[in-house]
Amino acid sequence: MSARLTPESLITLPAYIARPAYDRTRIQTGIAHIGPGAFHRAHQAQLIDDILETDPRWGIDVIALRSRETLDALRAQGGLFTLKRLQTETQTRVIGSIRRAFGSQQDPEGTIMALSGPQTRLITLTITEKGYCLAPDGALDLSHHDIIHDLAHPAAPRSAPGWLAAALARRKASGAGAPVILSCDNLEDNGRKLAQAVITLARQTDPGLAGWIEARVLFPRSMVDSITPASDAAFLDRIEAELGVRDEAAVQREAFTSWVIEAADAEPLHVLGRAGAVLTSDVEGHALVKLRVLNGAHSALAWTGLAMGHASVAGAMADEWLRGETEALIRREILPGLAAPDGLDLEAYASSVLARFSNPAIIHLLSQIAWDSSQKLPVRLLGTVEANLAAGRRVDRLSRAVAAWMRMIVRAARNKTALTDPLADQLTATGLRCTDDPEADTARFLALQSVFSARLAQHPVFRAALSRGYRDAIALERGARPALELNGA
Ligand code: CS2
Repeated sequence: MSARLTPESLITLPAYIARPAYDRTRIQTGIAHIGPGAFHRAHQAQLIDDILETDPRWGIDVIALRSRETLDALRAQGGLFTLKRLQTETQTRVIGSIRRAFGSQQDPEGTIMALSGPQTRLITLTITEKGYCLAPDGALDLSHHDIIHDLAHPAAPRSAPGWLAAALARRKASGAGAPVILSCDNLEDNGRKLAQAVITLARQTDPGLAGWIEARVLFPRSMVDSITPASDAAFLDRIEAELGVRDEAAVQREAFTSWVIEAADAEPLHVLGRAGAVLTSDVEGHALVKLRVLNGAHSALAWTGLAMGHASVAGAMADEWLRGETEALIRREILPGLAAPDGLDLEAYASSVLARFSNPAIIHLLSQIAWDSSQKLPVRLLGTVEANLAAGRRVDRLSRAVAAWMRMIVRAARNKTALTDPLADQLTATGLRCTDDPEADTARFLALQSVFSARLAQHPVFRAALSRGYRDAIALERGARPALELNGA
């Protein structure tokens, strides 16, 4: 294996490769980030790298709550990693905005210092939907195993809400002041849900801290967007061949990026705004459009494409029938229930999403998008189903997508393929009981109360559309291209 990417080996890289254009030794920490996964490195860390060229106060300390792999890679590389932008014209850039990396379980003191130091004025999170430990109604799940632990050990937490509560307690005691805390995950109303989770947790053990957080800490909503496929071994090998050194933390993404943040008078937000983030009062409008159009269609494409034997997003979009169905899902069943934020042209946005999905330069695996689907399904599609049912709009294609998710579970259970999902055991057990009878099988899944609300599970129009969709999904598995039977709406 080649030498590693390090501050010392930067000088050996091919001249065309962009690299930090500032003195990294002068950078101070201004941001603590929880969840240094591919999306953070490909998106926020790159935007902060731009900021550091003119303002050295905003270096990032990253904190991993679980996996050590990224942590160890970043530490071995002095925080450096490669970002490969994949579009018709590609770009290779080494990012230097990450200063230090902490494992919360391995180095709790380093973690709490990074979160509670007075120089840390912004805390951001990309921990995926499941990281917030929320119940289906969006409130903190006090029965969640990590929350139960954190209630018993508030000074030695495991969960993201637990670490935030512990850090805020230390900041309150030390006079370090209140940071801005920014959720950057695909969660509707993410800032409010995170705030309520942290305040609810704090209130269980320290009502005074809960009141301080409520009064002093800003949790703006935000919406982030950039398609970022996971880095696999083949990608890391390609980066090594290009750089001439090994980078175990390299990431790839499309050219498109967007960061929309709820406007507030706080320095960290002004700094992000100057670097290209959009500050607006209507984040929710932008977030809902992105969550329901892009993410909803992404998940529908993943579940349906996997049933048909496709492996990647671009490959699924090259299937004329599936591309047409995906476009019809967006334009006929998702767009009609959405309001256009800040004058956004929704039809044009839909066209841009379909074009981004078809980017041949990106290998975005459907199986990756299918991870944690039990957490994604409610926020990406079921909200649209409920809104359409209430308004008397169609739910046929939405229901077929939900049914395709069910069939994915059934296939995995029968094939003994492991599911990447917090509800894996429960889902597998449900899948094993299925018999391919549409009404009986869909009823089994509708009984999953952590995924489907009772109201939705009992809705006759949805149940009927779901059964027809389940029948269609089985036909798709067998190579057919069923014509959609529209419900009466
Ligand atoms: C994808 C998202 O993996 C998934 O669930 O739908 O990661 C998607 O690529 C991003 O939200 C795009 O901004």
